[in-house]
Amino acid sequence: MNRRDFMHLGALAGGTLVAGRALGEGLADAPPPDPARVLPGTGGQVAVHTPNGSTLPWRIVDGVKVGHLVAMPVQHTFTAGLEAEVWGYNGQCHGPTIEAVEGDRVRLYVTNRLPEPTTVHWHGVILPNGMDGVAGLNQRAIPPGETFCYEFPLVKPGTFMYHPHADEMTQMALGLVGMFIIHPRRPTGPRVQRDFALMTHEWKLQPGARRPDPGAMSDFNLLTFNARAYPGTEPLVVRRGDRVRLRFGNLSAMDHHPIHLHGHAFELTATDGGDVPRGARYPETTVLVPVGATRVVEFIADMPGDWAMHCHMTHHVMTQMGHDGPVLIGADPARIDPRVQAVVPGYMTMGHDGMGAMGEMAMPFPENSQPMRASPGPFGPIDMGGMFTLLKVRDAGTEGDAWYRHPNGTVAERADPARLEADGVDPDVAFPKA
Ligand SMILES: [Cu+2]
Repeated sequence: MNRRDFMHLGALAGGTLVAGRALGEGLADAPPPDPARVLPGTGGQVAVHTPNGSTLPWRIVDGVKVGHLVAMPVQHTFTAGLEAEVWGYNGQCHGPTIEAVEGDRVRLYVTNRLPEPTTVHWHGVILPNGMDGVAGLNQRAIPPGETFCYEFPLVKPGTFMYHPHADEMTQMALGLVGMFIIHPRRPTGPRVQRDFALMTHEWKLQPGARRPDPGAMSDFNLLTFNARAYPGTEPLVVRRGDRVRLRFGNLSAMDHHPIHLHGHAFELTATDGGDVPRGARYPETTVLVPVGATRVVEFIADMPGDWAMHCHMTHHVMTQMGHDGPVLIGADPARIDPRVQAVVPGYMTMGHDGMGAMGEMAMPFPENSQPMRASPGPFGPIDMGGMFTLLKVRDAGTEGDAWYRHPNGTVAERADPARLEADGVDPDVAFPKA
């Protein structure tokens, strides 16, 4: 019996071989990735794609990868109609994804175009102490207008991040964060066909305001993947059968984000501490991404469709919702509204039937705001925003479709009366209307 057979038996015995979709060892058979996606010098690994973002370009000088980050104010769009003055790197928010290979030597210049001193800390990267970027502890802070040089070898692969370690609360709250991905020189796990980086973040941006409030501690009202709120998030379009890697980072101020993927189960394969040993991986459909951590999951995208992927904290899929209003569910507007209108002309009670429909109403919103605004879906309004995006698993040739085309008879619809009767289901008998 060879090692593979042994692992296969072990998986069966452990009950981890889920019907029809093998998690773990069997995935070594996944097809080779599209050559156009392969990152040279990585043994055939695909390049990381950062939805709504970019990858830091390198210049090779005497064998060293030289990169340049400029910390600067940025005009940023979270989603159409919602803009803000934030801080970012190289004209974008968040900063570009840094992508390199184990064994590389990198020289990273950091120019400070902020109004206050900054540094860059390379979160999780193993490096000499003087390159760690904590202002006052490891280096003097970079004054406005100056350029500092960080240089170190990349001795350990993994999924890491970068962010300032100077006035941390303000600078990270305003968007100065990014992903730092180091591919292993020799990949060990099953190969993936697609590899995505998604930084979660939280902001407080009052409707009508243009500057996020870095002093917010609990009342965040704008939640993002790669600094975009749905429907401004770029969907993850993958081919059916692809093994997909998702690398999540979290440099939010206060909140952990339980990211839930529909239609699939995945395995946690790595954190910013390193790879999870094969035998310690377990299946999940939600991965908690704590503040100051990365989480990497992998799965086979074997279920065609448009699948939601979102933070499961329900307040994190609302955009600019007020969180301090009274409970109005069940209230009778016919009695309340005339009395309030006497002092507040035009008043209208909202939310008495629940809040889902509020996004469809033509309410007068302040300029530059998206309070609870729904976006069009193929079957009606989608009332989630914020930290929400789509995984579009498509067969070849349908990647460009705006929405998944469901096979006939596979969409939930109004029940057929004959079918109801045949099945013995009568709502009026089960729970008569009051
Ligand atoms: Cu969340």
